[in-house]
Amino acid sequence: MRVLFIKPNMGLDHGRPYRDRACMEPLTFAVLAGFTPERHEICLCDDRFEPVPYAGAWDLVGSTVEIYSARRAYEIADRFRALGVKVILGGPHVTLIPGEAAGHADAVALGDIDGVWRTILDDAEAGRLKPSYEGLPPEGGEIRPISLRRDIFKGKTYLPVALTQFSRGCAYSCEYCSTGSIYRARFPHRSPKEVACELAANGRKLVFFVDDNIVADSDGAKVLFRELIPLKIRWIGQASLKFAADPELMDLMVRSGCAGLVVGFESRDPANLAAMNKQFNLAGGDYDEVVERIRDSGIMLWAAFLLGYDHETEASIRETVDWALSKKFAFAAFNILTPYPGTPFYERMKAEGRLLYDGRWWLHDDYRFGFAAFRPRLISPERLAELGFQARLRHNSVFQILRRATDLKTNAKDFWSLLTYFAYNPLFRRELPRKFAMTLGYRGQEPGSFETGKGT
Ligand code: B12
Ligand code: SF4
Repeated sequence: MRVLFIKPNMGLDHGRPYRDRACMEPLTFAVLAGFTPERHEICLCDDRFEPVPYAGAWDLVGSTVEIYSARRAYEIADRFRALGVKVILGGPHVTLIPGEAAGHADAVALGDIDGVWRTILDDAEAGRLKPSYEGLPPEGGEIRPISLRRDIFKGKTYLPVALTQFSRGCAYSCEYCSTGSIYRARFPHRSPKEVACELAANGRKLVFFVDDNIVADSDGAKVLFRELIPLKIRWIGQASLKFAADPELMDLMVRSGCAGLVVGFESRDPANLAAMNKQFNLAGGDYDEVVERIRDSGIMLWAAFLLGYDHETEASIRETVDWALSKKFAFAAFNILTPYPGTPFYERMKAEGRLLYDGRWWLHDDYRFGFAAFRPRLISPERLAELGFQARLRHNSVFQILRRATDLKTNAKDFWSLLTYFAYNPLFRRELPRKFAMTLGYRGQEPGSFETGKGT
């Protein structure tokens, strides 16, 4: 069969397809390609920077769907189906609300598909595709062996960082996060040796672990970090603050080449953290103390904040930004709290009648990226969106970028760190106004398409 994988774009920036200047390889398809028998020809189309080859002779089109790209994914799926091509949709948004995607696909794939993908291909080949397939991550222990096929990225321009994954899911269940609902509170991981062998063979010296929380199983993470030490790579990843309360874990992280971490501080208000079910953030000490400990280790931080919880006010948002600036984080994200369907937060907002845009904001014509999709308690939705945008602008002003660069413990601790800092901060600064208020989906404004698809 000829199988086309699609990574859909999010939408339009001032009426033209949004072009992310910092696209990363869609790891999802390297995983699925690895489970694809050789007799099938596979091709990847990254809709974020290339036209969709509608005219190719495809037997099956498989698209991944997350909430911001759902509208675009459905547009592409509808068009292929109108041409008589079978379409399968998978990914986090499909797993969370399969009924919606089912209206745009011949089949939906829910959960972890590693163990089911071959069956899906066999069924599609035999013309007996079922409406739904589901895979569950193992309850404990190890994820089945994965052999990534990065050749599907050949000829495409991605950031020079190798994406990989050690674990899936998370040990926590923060109210707003979809991870708990996707992985049903399971957090298995791959064999640390398998991951180390993959990275050694790959040869890239900069690696991004896409794990939701690489220290979800700290014992497993310690084994992984020991395996990574001889590889002499630099890696970045996402971790809960738990790591900073465990000196052995932190030491192994540093020795294994951890250069930077995305960490969800979310809020400085204990009442907000309690509402999020994220009090564990304070287990290792107060934020000032913990940030100092991390700075002493040299790890650069991408601090993530969530604006809009029930105790949030204009003043508390200003204080959050002041505090973030005082810590000279390498990067910071000031995200607007967003109700993702399938999460306890979405259900609470629905029960309290606080959802905006008829509850399905990701498909609503008036919704824009960065807007608040629910009614916050102490602030208006419009003001929350505005303050979130201003927070990002302030943190990324030229003056603040230069000022933050002077942290000798982290951002300026060596040439590589400073280079990374100055490579990405201006890039994110430029992206801010382009991304904010972007419309989701292309809404009939399809750019030109290829005549034929190119197999890999
Ligand atoms: C890495 C990552 C990113 C990277 C993207 C890297 C890239 N390649 O472009 C970065 C940091 C840039 C990013 C950005 C954002 N992300 Co992100 N990201 C992730 C993360 C952590 C891992 C994704 C991944 O690679 N997983 C590894 C692969 C192997 O797993 P997988 O994609 O789930 O695929 C498996 C199955 O789902 C299934 N499958 C998936 N697709 C398909 C398709 C078919 C046809 C089939 C058969 C099967 C199938 O098969 C795979 C193997 O089992 C996920 C969290 C998560 N746990 O998924 C969030 C996640 C996808 N991101 C999310 C969000 C919200 C965002 C942002 C909007 C954040 C923001 N506010 O700006 C942005 C913008 C996204 C965009 N459209 O551009 C949300 C989506 C929520 C939702 N309900 O849809 C997630 C789920 C995080 C979360 N917990 O809420 N992200
Ligand atoms: S710690 Fe992070 S990944 Fe885990 S449930 Fe909370 S927000 Fe989600």
